[in-house]
Amino acid sequence: MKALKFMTVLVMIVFVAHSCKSDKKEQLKVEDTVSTVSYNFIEVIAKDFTFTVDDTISSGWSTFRMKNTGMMDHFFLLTKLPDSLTIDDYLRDVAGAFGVTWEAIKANKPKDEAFGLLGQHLPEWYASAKAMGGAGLISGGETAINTLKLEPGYYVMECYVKTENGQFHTELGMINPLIVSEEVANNEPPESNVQITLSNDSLQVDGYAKLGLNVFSVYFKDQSAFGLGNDIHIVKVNDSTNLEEVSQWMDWSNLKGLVSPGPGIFVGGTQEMPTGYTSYFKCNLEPGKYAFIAETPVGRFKTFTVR
Ligand SMILES: [Cu+2]
Repeated sequence: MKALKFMTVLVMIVFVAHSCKSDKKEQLKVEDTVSTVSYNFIEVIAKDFTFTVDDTISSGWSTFRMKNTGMMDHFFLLTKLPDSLTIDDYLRDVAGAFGVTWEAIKANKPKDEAFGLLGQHLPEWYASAKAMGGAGLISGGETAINTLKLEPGYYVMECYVKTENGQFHTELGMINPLIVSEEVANNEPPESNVQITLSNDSLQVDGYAKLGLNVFSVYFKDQSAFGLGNDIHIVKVNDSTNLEEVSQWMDWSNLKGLVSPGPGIFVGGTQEMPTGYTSYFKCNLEPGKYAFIAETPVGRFKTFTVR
């Protein structure tokens, strides 16, 4: 909360400075501002294997800046839980159900059978939990910047990348509760230079990625009602990159899927949000080849070049 309070003070100083040379119009702005909170970033440190982040943030548009100081790839997915449920319910019922499914996959059970177990073990309430976005995959040393709009409620922030011995980072501690308060942040979304539209059968990209700082907007035209949703990540591509293989790696239910370190350098992206939402992410791109790639569906990728 420290950064948040600092920015509130800063905002007030800025307005005081403005009002020195101005009149009633400026004073109105001050009043508008005091009832809300404004700040630059919600700082997240991702390590192997913890998140460090404030436990309570404002609602409205928020920008998360996640620095991956670990050696492994990490992301965060925000899931909004139904009222009165907490991280304990999520760990026991949801992480537990995925754990059972993963054990079956590791024991070489057919996927249909393993996913049947998932259906049996997931609690009924999971149908009303909502995936509400978050940072795409980023490799060690990289920073993810994601702007999204959150309504008040109780969320869990999770990374389910896997270790080489097949443990989800969730199990190792990469899961935090996050409370989004009724207090609304006075922030606006950024302007994008690349517009991505995700639907169940297409990945549409408008605009061009440029050298340096890019702002990508991602509109979720469709979203799957259950299970993994449409999302998007950016991976660097070199002569030895096989995007079919990277795409297989993106699927957690494959034995080697999401086992970090991954098959490429990931520099950002966004997790799934419900139909009709838009989220934004920023990426500083050097010259080179890249690909947009999705966790689901397998086989969804599109290359682009930055000159
Ligand atoms: Cu992780």
